[in-house]
Amino acid sequence: MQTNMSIIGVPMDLGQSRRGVDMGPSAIRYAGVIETLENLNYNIADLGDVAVSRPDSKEQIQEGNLRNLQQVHECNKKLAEMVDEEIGKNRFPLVLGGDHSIAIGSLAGTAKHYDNLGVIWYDAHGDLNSGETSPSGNIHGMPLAVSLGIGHEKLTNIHEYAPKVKPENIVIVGARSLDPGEKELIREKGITVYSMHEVDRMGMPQVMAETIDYLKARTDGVHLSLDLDGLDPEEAPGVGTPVIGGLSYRESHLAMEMLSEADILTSAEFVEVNPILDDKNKTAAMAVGLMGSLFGEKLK
Ligand code: B3U
Ligand code: MN
Ligand code: MN
Repeated sequence: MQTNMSIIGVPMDLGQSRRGVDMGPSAIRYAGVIETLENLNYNIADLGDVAVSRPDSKEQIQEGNLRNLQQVHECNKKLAEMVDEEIGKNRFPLVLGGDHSIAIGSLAGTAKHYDNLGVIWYDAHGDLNSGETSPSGNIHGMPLAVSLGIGHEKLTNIHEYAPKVKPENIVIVGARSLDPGEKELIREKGITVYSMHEVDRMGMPQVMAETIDYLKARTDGVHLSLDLDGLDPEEAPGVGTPVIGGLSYRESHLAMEMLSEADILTSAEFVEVNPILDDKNKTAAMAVGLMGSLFGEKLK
């Protein structure tokens, strides 16, 4: 793992319809992300927050069942440029969300540096919808499909190339809420999914061991996209779309520790922390705790 790391906040809440997730980057900074990583001897550059423009009308769904398409497009374009530049400078990009629509920009800036970027999508959801299949019109339910080149051209073509990732290089962990169109796409593309069923059956150690072995053998870089709603909402309540029956904090820590040990990650993002729905910044603190494990904190 590189020791030079750049933190980029993306105070984006326009990829969904609940307010508050735009405060995620502040909440994560307040919970001590910089101090935690500096104590682990990383050389941190906090690049501040990407500018997010306001919509004309919050509730307006624009063309093609895509809420706030123009604003989400603009913000991800800027994010992609920043991430691209940091990787170009040999710095590890750590992106703080914001809703999960920002993965469009993170992956757009990252994937061009690799022939075969792997993606670990740690999430209760598949985020594999398009305007045609989405029940909500919320772009935060679409970024993984967009990265496969599926969806509106204003999203799929950010940073002027598509697709960003190959379906066989994706592993989804923690899924428990998939829409019919998403299930179809998973089947059609053969995407690897460790849903809660597999986590319960096999246990997190085996799920992560298989994930790591699989990606190590076929990719030349791995991006972790961690949606805090992958965790159980009883433990991590500060998220916009909680789904019961999720991953525990302990399981998630173990997953991060195994990733740290395997040393395969080349970029990461932590998204969907919503301080307004949180209990005393607990979910942001969990995000920072998980980052500590991911970036090498040892108990002994
Ligand atoms: N699959 C639903 C719900 C959802 C997706 N991502 C989140 N919620 N966070 C949708 O709207 O696409
Ligand atoms: Mn998500
Ligand atoms: Mn989710």
